[in-house]
Order: sequence, then C-alpha cells, then structure tokens
Amino acid sequence: MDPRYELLVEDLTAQGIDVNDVKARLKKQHIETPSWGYGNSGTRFGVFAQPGAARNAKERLEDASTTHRFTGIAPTVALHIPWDKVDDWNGLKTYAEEVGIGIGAINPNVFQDEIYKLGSVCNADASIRRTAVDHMLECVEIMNITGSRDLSLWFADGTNFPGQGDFRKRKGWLYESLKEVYDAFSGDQRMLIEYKFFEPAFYHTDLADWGTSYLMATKLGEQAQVLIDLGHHPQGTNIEFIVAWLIDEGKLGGFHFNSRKYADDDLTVGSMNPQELFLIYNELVAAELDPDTHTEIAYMIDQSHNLKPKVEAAIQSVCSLQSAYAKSLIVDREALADAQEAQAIIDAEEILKRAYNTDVTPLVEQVRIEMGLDPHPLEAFRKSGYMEKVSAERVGGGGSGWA
Ligand code: PSV
Ligand code: MN
Repeated sequence: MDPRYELLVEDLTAQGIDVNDVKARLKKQHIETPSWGYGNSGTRFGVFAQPGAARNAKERLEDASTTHRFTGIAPTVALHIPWDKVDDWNGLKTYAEEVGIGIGAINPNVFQDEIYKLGSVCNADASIRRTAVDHMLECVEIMNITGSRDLSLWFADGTNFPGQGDFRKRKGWLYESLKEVYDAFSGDQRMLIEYKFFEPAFYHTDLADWGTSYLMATKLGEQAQVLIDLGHHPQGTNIEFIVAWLIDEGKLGGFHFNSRKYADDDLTVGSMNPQELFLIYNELVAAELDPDTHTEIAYMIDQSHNLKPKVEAAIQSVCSLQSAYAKSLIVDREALADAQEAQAIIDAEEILKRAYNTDVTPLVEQVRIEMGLDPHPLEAFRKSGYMEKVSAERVGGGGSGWA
C-alpha cells in the first residue's frame, strides 16, 4: 500500500470523513466526453491537422472509448449532428457497443449552415425556423435509436445592432420552437438548454444567461433543464452560486466543462482556475450528499483540443474533474455547517481551503487500482501505442465539423 495513501486515509478519518464512501462515489463518477474534441478543430484563424486525429463518427467513438478505457469514468460520448451524422444509426449504436462506449447527449447544430446567418429559432423568416425545428426533431429520432436521454441545445441566435430584431417576437418564436421539440419527447428524454452571453452575436443574445434558460425550461416543463457551460459567462461571474440556485429549483440538468481565460476559450477544464472548479464541485457534492435534494446532472466536457494531442487532452480533462470531485468529497461538511451557523467566516473559508489544498493524488490512484486500472492514465495511454497505431491507420479522409 502506498504510504502517501495511508497517511491521507489517517488524516481524513481523523476529520470524520468516510473514505470508503468517498471511494465508492469516485468509482461511480460519470464524465461524458465530446466527439468534437477528438477531430481536427481550430480557431477562426485556422485548423492545424494532427496525425491520427479521428476523421469520422466511428473513429471519434474509438477515441472516446480509449479515454474511458484508461480513466474508467468516461463511459459515454456526446455527439454533434451533423458533424457525427451517419446513414445507419443502428449500425453506429452497435459499433459503440462493440468498442465499449455509450452514446450520450445529442447536440443539434443550428448555427453553422448559411441559412442560419441571421439566426435559427429566432429568425424572422418562418421557413428558417421550420428548418431548425425539423433538424431538432430529426435529432429526437436519433435519440430514439441511440437511447440517448439528453437533447443538448445551444443557439447562436442574437443580433449585432440595436433595432435589428424585436426581442419579444424572438422570445415567442424561441418558445414556440422549443415547445414543438419538447412535445416530441418520449420516456425520460430531456431538453438541456444552454446559454451564452455573447458570440457570435455582439449586441444581444436570445439565451444570454441562466435566467433566460431557466425561464424557457420552466415554461416548457419538468423535462427541460438548464445546462451550464463554464465558458459562457462574463468575467467574474460567480458560477457556483448559479449552480446552487438551479439545483435548489430542480433545474440544473447538465454541465459543459471547460476552462477559459478571456472568453469562451474552450481550454482544458481546470487549467485556468482550478479553485473555481473546486467551488463549483463543492456545490454539486453538497447537493449530492443532501438526502432531501434530487439531481440528475449530465457531466459533460465541451472542449476543442486544437493544439494538445486530443485523446491525451481528454484523459487529462477527465482526471482534472476526478480531482475536483475528490477534493469536494473530502470537505468536512459538518464543520462547515457549524462554522456557517456560528458566522465564523475565517473558519468556514479555512475548511474549504483545507480540502482544496489536500493532495488527493494518492486517493484517486488507489481508486483506479481498485477499479483495475493503471493508476497513471496518461502515462499508460502513452505507453499503449494507441496513437502510433491510429496514426498509421488514419491516413487521408476528412476532419471534424470545424475542419
Ligand atoms: C457553443 O459555444 C458551445 O458551447 C455549444 O455547446 C456547442 O454545441 C459547442 O460549443 C460546440 O461548438
Ligand atoms: Mn457548450
């Protein structure tokens, strides 16, 4: 047994933390990686192709399954339609099963085609709104085949100049469109409504913040929930506060994890502000441990790995989320509640800092060993020869939606 692990268990046990419970929760963690993180992508200035990058939906499934094989906690992959569009969805589902990955959220794309230049579901042209709704309905059909629970929606709709659009009419069109899609759901299918405060529109965005998404989700009903993307807020926004409020209202349905320094940078989660990530997870864990709170949150990554090797970046991201979760699980919650009750500001902050500053590496390594995995996923992946193998095989062919 690693002596660092033994020391950590001693320390946590002394704080009254049930290490076996922490490990059990870590083993059940479920992170979904994005198919678009495995293909060639870039910025608006260019796309730099990488040897071995996945060229089609099947190869993206293979890469996602590889991320899962080395981390043990990334059992599903989100698809973007039409980037991942195939003729035979039953065939793709079977292939996913063969390579050991589940198909997760389906993301319609109503922002890239020429017709969407002035918007999709908020476009003043009814025929364009129709096309956008039809595309989303097609995505619901895909979900019926793949067994996906979540339809994950993000709209680029907005205006660039004052007077360009009628805000209230647009709000009506948005609701009408979402309602038609919502009504097509069956079983436990859900709609996750993402918001983003700017870009590509620079004057106004129709779903700009959690309030707008919350309003739409509330009007639609229980199967509509809000999705938080960490890159979609103005600088300085307290995201953990939004998390807490949405959980409290039963309206937090999903996450798009990533990191940013300037805007919606799509950088590796935890790379820029790991403390913020911890504070967000702290709210998620507080809810998870509260017997009176029920949450159904899809934990997804939304990143474009433009420069980093893609599967390595996915593994690194999943491991960052594992550490953030582990640190949040070892917060002494009883002591925190007491400090809050006593209004002991310094003590409360110190309790969070103690967990955040704890090196959870030995704990997550032990969890991986108990899951039958190599304790060092990145190194194990590098040694596996996977990249060399796929680089030799994946020669020629297309890129992702960005390429
Ligand atoms: C938009 O910036 C976004 O966050 C949405 O989730 C898209 O589906 C995704 O990025 C990929 O472009
Ligand atoms: Mn997103």
